[in-house]
Formats: sequence, C-alpha cells, structure tokens
Amino acid sequence: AASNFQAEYKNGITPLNPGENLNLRPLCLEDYDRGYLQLLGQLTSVGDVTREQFEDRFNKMKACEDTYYVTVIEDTTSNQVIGSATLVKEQKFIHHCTARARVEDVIVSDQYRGKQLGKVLVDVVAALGRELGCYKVSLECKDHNVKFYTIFGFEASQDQNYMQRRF
Ligand code: 16G
Repeated sequence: AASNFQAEYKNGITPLNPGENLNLRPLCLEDYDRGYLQLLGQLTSVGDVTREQFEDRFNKMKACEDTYYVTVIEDTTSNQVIGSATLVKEQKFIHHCTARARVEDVIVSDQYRGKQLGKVLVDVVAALGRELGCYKVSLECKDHNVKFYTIFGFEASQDQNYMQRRF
C-alpha cells in the first residue's frame, strides 16, 4: 500500500507512523469508550447512541464483508480516538463487475489539528480503495476543503454534480 500514498509529510510523519503515541488502526467495539462517537460529533449530529446501538451497528457493518473500512487514530496516552476516516466499498455490475469506493466521515479532533493527521487518514483510506481494486474513489466536501483533497489526486468533476435529497 505504501507506494499508493500520495501526500508529502513533514517532521518524519508517515501514514504508517502518524506520530508519537498515536496508533492508526481499524475501529473496534471498545472505541465506544474511547470517545469515538464524541469525535464524530465534531463532524455532524450523532445523537444519543447507546452502547447496544453502537455494537449492533458495528456488528452489522462487520458482517458486510469487504465493505466498511472504518479507520481511526488513537492517542495511546489518553486512550481516546482522535481522528477517523471511513472507506466504503460498493459492488458494481458496471466496468466488468468492479467496485467503487467512497471516503466518508473524515474528522480530526480539534485539539489535534495541524499535525498532518487528516492527511494521514485520507491518504490511507484512498490508498486502500486502490488496493481493494476499486475503479474510482469519491467524496463530497465543503468548498473550503476542496484544496485539501486535491493533495490525494481528487478533482472536482467537470460534468457530474453532487446532489442530495434530505429526509
Ligand atoms: C461531509 C463528509 C461526509 C459526512 C457528511 C456529514 C467527508 C469527506 N465528507 O460531507 O462523509 O457524512 O459531511 O454531514 O468526510 P451531514 O450530517 O450534513 O450529512
């Protein structure tokens, strides 16, 4: 996967070594107690999610083989999840029964901004999308984040629009 990384890093940081006492790994059930949902609350509304609801959702995702790749960074000194990004792989019939991927729910805790951790997270999940054989990886983001995502080779589409219908 290393050869698929796209970003440049300062201060000896690499995607596989994101910093002292920081551990990049898949989400696990115990992250409920490590502030994972509070972290997501810095991105958007999460609501009151009980441990049972979290475990049920986690297990459902896990049961979807080769689909949800929730990646987190844990600060091992505070035992808190301080960053996360998710890759979702979607199976397709098109392009010879290939798959596409989406980068979702990218968030770094406010106290950890400026440490290249967002870069690490997106670099890792985008490289993973490629490794998993997806023919493309896409995301939606706010205007002010467009420049950030170009680092990894994302570009605004000339002829495709992001549309949504909210419920
Ligand atoms: C951003 C996120 C998306 C997330 C959404 C939540 C990235 C690249 N994009 O668009 O994944 O689900 O925000 O906002 O992280 P919402 O609650 O308004 O849908």
